[in-house]
Amino acid sequence: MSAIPSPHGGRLVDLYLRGDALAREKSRAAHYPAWTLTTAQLCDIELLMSGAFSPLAGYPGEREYRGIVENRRLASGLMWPLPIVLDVTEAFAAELKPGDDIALHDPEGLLIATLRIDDLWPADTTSEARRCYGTTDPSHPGVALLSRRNPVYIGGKIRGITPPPRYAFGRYRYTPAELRGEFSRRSWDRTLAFHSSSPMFAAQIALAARSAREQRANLVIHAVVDDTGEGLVDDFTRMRCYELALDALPEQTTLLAAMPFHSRQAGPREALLHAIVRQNFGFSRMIVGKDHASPSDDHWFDATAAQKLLAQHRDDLEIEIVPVEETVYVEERAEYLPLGEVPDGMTPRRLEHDELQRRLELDLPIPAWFSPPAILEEIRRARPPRHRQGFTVFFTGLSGSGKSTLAHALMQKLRELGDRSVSLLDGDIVRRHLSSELGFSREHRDLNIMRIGFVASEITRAGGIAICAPIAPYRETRRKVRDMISAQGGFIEVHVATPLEVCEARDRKGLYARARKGLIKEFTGISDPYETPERAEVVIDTSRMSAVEASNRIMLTLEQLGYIR
Ligand code: PPS
Repeated sequence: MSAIPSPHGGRLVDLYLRGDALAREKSRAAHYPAWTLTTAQLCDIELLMSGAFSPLAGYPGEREYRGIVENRRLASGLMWPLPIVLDVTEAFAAELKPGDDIALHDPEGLLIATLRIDDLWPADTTSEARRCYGTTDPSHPGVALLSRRNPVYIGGKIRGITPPPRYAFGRYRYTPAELRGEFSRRSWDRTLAFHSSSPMFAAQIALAARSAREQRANLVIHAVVDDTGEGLVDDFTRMRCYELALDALPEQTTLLAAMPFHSRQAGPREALLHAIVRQNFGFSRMIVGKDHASPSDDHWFDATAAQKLLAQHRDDLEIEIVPVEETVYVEERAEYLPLGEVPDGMTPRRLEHDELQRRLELDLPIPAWFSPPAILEEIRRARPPRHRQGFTVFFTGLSGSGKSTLAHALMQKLRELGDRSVSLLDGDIVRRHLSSELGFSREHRDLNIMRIGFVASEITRAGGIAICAPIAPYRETRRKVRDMISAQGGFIEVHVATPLEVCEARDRKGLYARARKGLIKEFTGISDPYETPERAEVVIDTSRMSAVEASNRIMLTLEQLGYIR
């Protein structure tokens, strides 16, 4: 096959309104109930409106949704592997019924599209997970994504108003029609898509180059951007790495393109969706490796499941699938080879993701064969070793447990090191400056802790050190703060586990006495719970240890973890 393939279903869909119809719908939309699209939904709607999801003209109704989930078929019988859904909250859905129109906005309030509702129904993400992922295990990253969806699905046709504004990588963004046009303009009728959602190092570059040579096709690194920010590095760094990868590939025959796509981590079924999307963009071929579109801890799917499912659906697709083996480095030959071609007795070399991450964090050497130096430099800049990353030390414990004293002692020690700025977010100070209107109900405490977490995560992101010292009595809230900050740098939880009797006997501020008399309501440890941390990095009982000893212990832990040296 050598011509640009026709879109899935035969026609490239374009859902944008134009001219008078556009102006009319825009003014009507001011009166429609408005839904703010999430990051993932913005990716979906952009692909729907531009025809990357052809032949879909909107979100499926319940019957069609079931057909997709159960049989991988649309109502028309055409193959479609994963439902593209619009999930909304119960509160938003409460007043809606079929026939109503809704407006779909981006988070800044810009009108992106409107939708006429055909159907709305309570989502059953458990059976969706069972069918689409083969498991309901909540530790599967894809199942976890599903469980975070809103509880009501809405089906209906979309009327496109404007694509979501995208400010970065403009020169690499193409709609399916534009990329098809680009291929025609260059007279490229054998194009090979390399789907990429993580940086390409030497082995991936060698694999892509070799496949293109073998297929006698033009290679396009088709990068997925505007995902939800997970992975080794951010989208910006990753795109810069692809630009650098281009330097190692033949200039006349290779192209870099980007599209918004949010991964569902659905392995084989997602690989089918990738293939449909690539066919719609006009590719004649797509590289599919082992574990294509699988979560990085790859025990969830059989390694060749994606290649098998694609082969099974060969007749449903015009795009040709190019299955590839993992490429490894063979030192004895100074060459990158597919695993199956490594001569007997020679050792295939590879650096697993976790090992790469460990070496980056601890500033350990990375072998020269692993990456072109410029790409590694870019990665090292985005992922500095731990001793140059920001981090947060989060003290939690009862009132009077000694959090503030320890926090101050630790601050002095860290300031002495002098390599990073140190900010102290002590409970009292925060309550004065950041949370002055808040009381001590569960809701208010949670709000207080989330504010502290937000400020600490910003300090951490900017490479500084934040020391927090609130009571933070609730486990779930501490977990949220940990997640928020860990995405930016280090998070070290210190449980100041001084027993209640000791705190109460100290009673520096006389609060325990007043709480016992019922003069202070909801007092932590007396009339309000303190949920003991289960996985604090450090546990300190100040009735058994001085502040100096305790701060030394924390410094040792920071050293052990690699955050200071
Ligand atoms: S929380 O739960 O994390 O939001 O609390 P935090 O911001 O750290 O504030 C705790 C300080 O407020 C004083 N205080 C109370 N603590 C607990 N429960 C009640 N009801 C309460 N009312 C006032 C108390 O002095 C705490 O200070 P520390 O420094 O912890 O002793």
